[in-house]
Amino acid sequence: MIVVRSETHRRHHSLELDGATIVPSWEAPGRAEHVDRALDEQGTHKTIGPDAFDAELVDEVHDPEYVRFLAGAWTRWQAEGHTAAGAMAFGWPARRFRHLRPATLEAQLGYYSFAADCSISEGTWEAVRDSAAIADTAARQVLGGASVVFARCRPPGHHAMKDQFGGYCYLNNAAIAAQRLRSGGHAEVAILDVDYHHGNGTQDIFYERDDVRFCSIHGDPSEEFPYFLGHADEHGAGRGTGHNRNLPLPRGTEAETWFDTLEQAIGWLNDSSPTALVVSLGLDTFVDDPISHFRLQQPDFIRLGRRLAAIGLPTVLVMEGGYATEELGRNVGAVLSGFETARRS
Ligand code: Q9C
Ligand code: ZN
Repeated sequence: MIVVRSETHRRHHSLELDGATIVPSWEAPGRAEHVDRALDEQGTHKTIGPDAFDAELVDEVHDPEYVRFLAGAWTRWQAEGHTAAGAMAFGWPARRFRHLRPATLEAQLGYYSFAADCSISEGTWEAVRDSAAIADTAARQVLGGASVVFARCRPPGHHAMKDQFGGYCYLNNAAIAAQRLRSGGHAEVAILDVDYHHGNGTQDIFYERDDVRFCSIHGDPSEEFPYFLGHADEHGAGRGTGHNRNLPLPRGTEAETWFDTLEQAIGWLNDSSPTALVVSLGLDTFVDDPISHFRLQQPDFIRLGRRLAAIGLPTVLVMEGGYATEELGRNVGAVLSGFETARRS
């Protein structure tokens, strides 16, 4: 399989709140390092680096002002004399506040985010930019005729909204891949999100569009992050009505129920006629994931890869979450080898 990756992610060391304590994020460089090592050991992949970041493409799925904010935040933070190792918001436009863009960096951090679980630090923007370029490059490879490509993105992207970061995500890599497939001639693109958490950002970006349909299987938002989006009655709006589908499941869901739900998701995506598929591939459905609560085991990831291949569409696999760092490489490798054996036969 073609794998797109780069080393720039190492410059991004995010911080998050654990209660009132600031701690290193679960979303750490070791994740990608374990994946890269496992895929190198499999030895069946062709690794390439990303093409240049395409700002015009990214502006089609994100607010251009937001992208500019991300790109400049760290420099502004330092210029304002802050000494903390990362910029993070501490106030948001919650109920009955006004959604007017404020002037200062401190205030804009709240305006452009929805959670205090990821910081903007030295190197964050460079890693975010490369991660987006990795997803774009993977989509371009598919447009060039590859049947499947793995985008080894870090940081992940599916929580990133049009104009808000959070959930360890800054730019929405899956949305960027889908947008590239659209502009490359695919009239309708399907996005299947199998990360443990709801892909609120991807939903937000395509909610009023009928050319990209989105389906997510995830922990019920009444008990899981991102808490305020991801319910079963969110169907899309305007032209996009009927093109969004959420399949929330309770904590403790076992593989059998999860795969039944995957069948529902695939069936629904196929109700229309997409010609390309983007998978938001989170591996935090793993039984030993430290922050998630589904119960998939390693053989289930082989099965997942086989099932995704059987959908039969040109596919971009975009890496999202997965925090059992030691096992992450093995689990990603399982999805990729399951996919490849199915598609060869
Ligand atoms: N105590 C992704 O998987 N923090 N993001 C949860 C639980 C946010 C996960 C805190 C988790 C975000 C891409
Ligand atoms: Zn997740």
